[in-house]
Amino acid sequence: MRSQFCVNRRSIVRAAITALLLITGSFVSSGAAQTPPGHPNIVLILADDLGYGDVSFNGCPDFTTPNIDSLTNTGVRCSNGYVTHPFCSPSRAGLLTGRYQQRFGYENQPSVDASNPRLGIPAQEVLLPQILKPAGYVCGMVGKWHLGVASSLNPTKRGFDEFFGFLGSESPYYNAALLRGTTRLTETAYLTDAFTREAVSFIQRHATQPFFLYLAYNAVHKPYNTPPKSYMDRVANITNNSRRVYAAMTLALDDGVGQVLQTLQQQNLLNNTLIFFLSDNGARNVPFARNYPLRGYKFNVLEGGIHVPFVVQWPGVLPAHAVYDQPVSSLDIVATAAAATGSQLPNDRVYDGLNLMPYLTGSQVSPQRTLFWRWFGLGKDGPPCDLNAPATIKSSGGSPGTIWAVRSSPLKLVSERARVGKPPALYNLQNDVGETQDLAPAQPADVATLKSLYDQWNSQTIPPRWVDNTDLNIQPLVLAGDWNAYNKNDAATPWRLTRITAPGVEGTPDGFNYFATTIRVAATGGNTTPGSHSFTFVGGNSYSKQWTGTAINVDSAISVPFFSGKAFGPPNTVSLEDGYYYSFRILDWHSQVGSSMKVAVMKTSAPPVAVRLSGQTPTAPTSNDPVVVSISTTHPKSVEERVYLRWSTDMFVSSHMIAASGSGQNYAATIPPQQVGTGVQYCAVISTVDLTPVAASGAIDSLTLATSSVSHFVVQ
Ligand SMILES: [Ca+2]
Repeated sequence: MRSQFCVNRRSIVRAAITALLLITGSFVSSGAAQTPPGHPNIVLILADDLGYGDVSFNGCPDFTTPNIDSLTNTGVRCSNGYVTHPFCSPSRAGLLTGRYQQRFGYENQPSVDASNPRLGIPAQEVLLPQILKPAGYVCGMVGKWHLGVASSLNPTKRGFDEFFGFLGSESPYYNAALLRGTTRLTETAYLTDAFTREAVSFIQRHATQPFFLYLAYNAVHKPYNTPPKSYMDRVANITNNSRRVYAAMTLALDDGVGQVLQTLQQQNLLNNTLIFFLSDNGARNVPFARNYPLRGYKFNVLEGGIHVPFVVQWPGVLPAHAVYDQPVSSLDIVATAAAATGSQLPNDRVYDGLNLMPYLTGSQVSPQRTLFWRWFGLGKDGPPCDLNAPATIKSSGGSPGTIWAVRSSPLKLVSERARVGKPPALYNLQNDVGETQDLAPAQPADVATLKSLYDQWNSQTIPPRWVDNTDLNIQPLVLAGDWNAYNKNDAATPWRLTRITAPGVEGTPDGFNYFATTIRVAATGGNTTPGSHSFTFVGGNSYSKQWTGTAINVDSAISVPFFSGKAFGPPNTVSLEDGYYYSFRILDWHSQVGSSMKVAVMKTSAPPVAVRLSGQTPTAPTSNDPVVVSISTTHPKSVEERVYLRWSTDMFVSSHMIAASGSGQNYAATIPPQQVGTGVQYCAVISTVDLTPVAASGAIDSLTLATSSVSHFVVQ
C-alpha cells in the first residue's frame, strides 16, 4: 500500500506542475474534453470527528496522511476552516444547504423515528445536489447521511441520483447494514474501503458527464473496530492500542482519498474537478484523538469542536501550495460550488456562505467575515436532560444551557460549556488559537460589538425543532393496571403510550418528546370504569423498568419514582370520573430508566382538541405594533381546556402565557409591541391548568395537552 501512496503522490505532483503551468494563462479545462467547460466536477469529501491535529499537515506527530496532505500541495489549505456546529448532524445540515441550520431549527441530532418525516432537513430547504442538477450534474452520495431516517428524507429523495451508505449517526465497520438507494444490503468489506470502492465506481461510471460526489466517510467516528491488519501494521510504531486503532482508521480514510484522487487522475479529470476536504466537527474528548493546538472537543464551541482540517483543490484554477488564513466556513461550499458550476442559488432565502473563488485565487481582497455558532439549550428551568450526560453538559436540575460563539476576524467571543451562565470570554485567535487568554475584562467594547452581532444573528433563527432526548430503552411504555389485568405486555390502544417525536403539532415548542395516551372513562363502553384505579407504568415489557408508587392527582404534574424488581412494585393510584377523558402526558428524555418520570394527567369532558395557528396581524410588525395571533382548534373545546398563546423572546426558555379569547373553534390573543430587532417566537398551547402565572419551560411542557407548531417574527 505504501508503494501505491508513492505512485499516487508522484502523479499528483505531476498534476500540480501541469496546474502551475496552466494557471499563468486563462483557465483551460485540461484533459477534460468529456465535460463541458464551466462545468467542473465537484467532489466533497467529509471526514467524521477527525481532529484538527490528526492530519500530518497540521502536525500529527505519530502517523502521516500523505493523500490528504497532497490536497494542500496541489491546492489551498484553509488554516481557519470552520464547520457550523460542533457535532455531526446539524453540521451536515449547514454543509448541504449553505445556510445556518439554526434558520430552520436543526440544532440537535434527530431521534431515530422513521415514522416522523419532520426529523430532518425541512422539505422547503434546497440541498446542494438539487442546486447542481439543473446544470446537468449527476449527483452521488456515498457514506454516512445522518440527516433523517424517514423514507422521504432518503438522499435519493433530496437530490442525489445515487446513494450508498447508511442513514444514521454511526455504523460498525464490519458487516455494516447499508442501503444502496433504498435497498438493504450487508457490506462484507471493511466499511471505509467499501465507501472508497463505491466512490471510485461512481467517478468511473460518470466520467463523461459533470458530476457531484458527496463522499461522507464515517471514519474516524466510533465504534473503534480494529481495522484490517494491513492498516494496523503500518502504524505498528504506535504502542497505545487505542491510538493505534484510531491511526489505522485514519490511514484507511487517507488511502481512500488517495484512491479517489488516483481515479480522477486516471480518468483525466483532476484538472476539471473542484475538491473540498474537511471534517464535520472536531475530535471527541478521548485521549487518543488530537485537536492540538486547539482547545476543546466535539460538542463544544471552543476551537477544538468547530475548527477543522479544511482543504480546497482545483488544479489550474486555484494556486498550489497555498495557505489561506482568513476564516472560511463549510457554508461556503454551496456558494462556491454553485458559482463554479454556473448554478443559480434560489433567491427567496438568505445564503450564509461566500463564493470563495475570488479570495482563494487572490483576485479579490478577503472580506471581513463574521461567523456564528449556537447549540441551544433551555437551561436550568427546562425539562430534565440526559441524566447520564457528563457534568459539563448537563446543568443541575434541568436541561443543558445554550453555548454559543461569534468570530469576527480575529476576535472570538465565546460562551462555551464551562461558561454557561457566566460572562463570555474574548480571545484573539490570530495570536492565541488555543484560547488561553481571556481578553474580555480588558476589552469591553469588543465584547459589546461581538455580542451585538451575535444577538442580531440570533434573532433571525428559530428554536430547535427537536431535541435528541428519546429513551428508546423504555419502549413500549404501557399502563399495566386493574383495567387490563395488570398485563405488562399490553401494547393495545390506549394502554400503550404513543411516543411523539418533535417537531410535530403534538410536540412541544422547544422540541421535547412526549409519551401520550388518552383513556375514556364510562360506566359502560369506555376503556375503563369510573372509580379508583391502580396501575404502574412499565417500560420494555420488563418488571425491571417501572415507575410507580404514587397517588396521581389529575390536572397537575408529578414526579413518579423509578422502581426495578422481579414483580410489580407498589402501584400508582388515580381516581377517574364517569364520562371524562384522561390524557396521560410524560416528558421523554434520555435515560429515564433509573430516574423518576414527570407525569401529568389532564381531564376533559370531550376528546382533547388539536390546535394550530391560523394567522398573524400585522405580518411584518414594527415597534409600534401589537401583534394579534389567530388560533383555531380542530373541534369545539371542552370546558376544561384552556387556549393559550405562548410567546417568548428567548426561544421559550421563559414564556409569556396569555389566555386566548374566543369561542367555538376560533380564538385570538395579542403580543404587545416589542423593540426593533427583537425576535419573537410563539405558538398556541392547550392545557387544563391555569398557566398564566407560569414562565419556566419545564413547567409549561409538563402540563401541555396540545400545541401548535412555532411561528416567528423579527420586529422591523
Ligand atoms: Ca461527526
